[in-house]
Amino acid sequence: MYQLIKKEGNARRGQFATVHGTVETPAFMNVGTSAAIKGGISSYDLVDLKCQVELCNTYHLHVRPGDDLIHDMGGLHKFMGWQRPILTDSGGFQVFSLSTLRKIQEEGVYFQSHVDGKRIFMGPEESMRIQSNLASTIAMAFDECIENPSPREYVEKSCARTTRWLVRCKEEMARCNARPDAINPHQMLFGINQGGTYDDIRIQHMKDIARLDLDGYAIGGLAVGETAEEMYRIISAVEPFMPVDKPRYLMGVGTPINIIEAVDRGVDLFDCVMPSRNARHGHMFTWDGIINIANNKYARDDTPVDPHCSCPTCRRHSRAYIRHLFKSNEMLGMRLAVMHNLWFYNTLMEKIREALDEGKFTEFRDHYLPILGKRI
Ligand code: PRF
Ligand code: ZN
Repeated sequence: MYQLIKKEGNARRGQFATVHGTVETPAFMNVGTSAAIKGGISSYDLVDLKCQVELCNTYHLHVRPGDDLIHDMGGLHKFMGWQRPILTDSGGFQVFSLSTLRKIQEEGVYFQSHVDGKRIFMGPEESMRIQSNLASTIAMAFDECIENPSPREYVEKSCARTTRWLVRCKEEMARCNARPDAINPHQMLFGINQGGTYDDIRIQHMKDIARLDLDGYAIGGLAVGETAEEMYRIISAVEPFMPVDKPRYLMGVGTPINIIEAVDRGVDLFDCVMPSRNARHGHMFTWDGIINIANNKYARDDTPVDPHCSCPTCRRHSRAYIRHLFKSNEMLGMRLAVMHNLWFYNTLMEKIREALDEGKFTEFRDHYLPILGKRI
């Protein structure tokens, strides 16, 4: 159940209640693709890092260790030791980005596993059954994510099929939740808007899927080749057609700036590998801009990564120490860097929520937009 608490322009401050607890929105979901955050971050670290929701991937967990195994282990929450909400992506994106030899048909997608090359079929029913076995809080619909730009004729055809897949997802999810062996019989289903960079196709698709009365709605097929300005234009175009009483999720986005711009256009939920992936390369987000911790200029720098940060890393360690760990390939370097960046993203969302609570989001936006993308 989503409750809108406050609005400033199109930006929304809300609360999203689930069986695994309430999510304060806008929120960032931390990406743990294979039931683990890369960089050696545990579930108890995630609590310290102010993470509200963890995201895992249907495709990866189906291939390894297998969703039947996770079901037998009591579901993802028990398997990972994480009791807060979990969102599982449907496989609809990873099938297209990771697997080889894929063939899309009306019933679903045939592809080869990126682990052992085994031939696999996944369609809407398979994706829902796998996500039901994983027993996540929120399951995502099985969709086709098209790269941008794509020809209009293809986007129209693909979008219509994604809508038909969504109807099958909803029916199968109802059957899964009614099974006596369902670990989470209250599993929610989010629909995904597609339509490439064509405003009219996007809007028609959004209208079509809004009628299905799902638990939430995502905007997919963005940050896949188009410019940031095009992405913002599409969000603004579909937003008026998204149900106001359901959470809205922009998939796989993005930079701190992308997030602020999307919140400004009415988005509530985000996920992205950027904080953890960038950290593993030494790129760290600060409230003054982005730094590369491996830089020689930090060799004798006794200050924390970010003087304004109170994350577990900045509370104890200097730039000089973390740079040393990176230079000597110590695992700890990556771990400390990932912890800082995840804290930064979760704190960014917290600051956005506080700004909305105080009616000062516009001020917040105008202050941080020119700063957060700078390389310093
Ligand atoms: N569909 C799904 N997952 C996704 C996307 C999508 O379009 C994107 C696009 N940025 C990221 N993750 N199912
Ligand atoms: Zn920090």
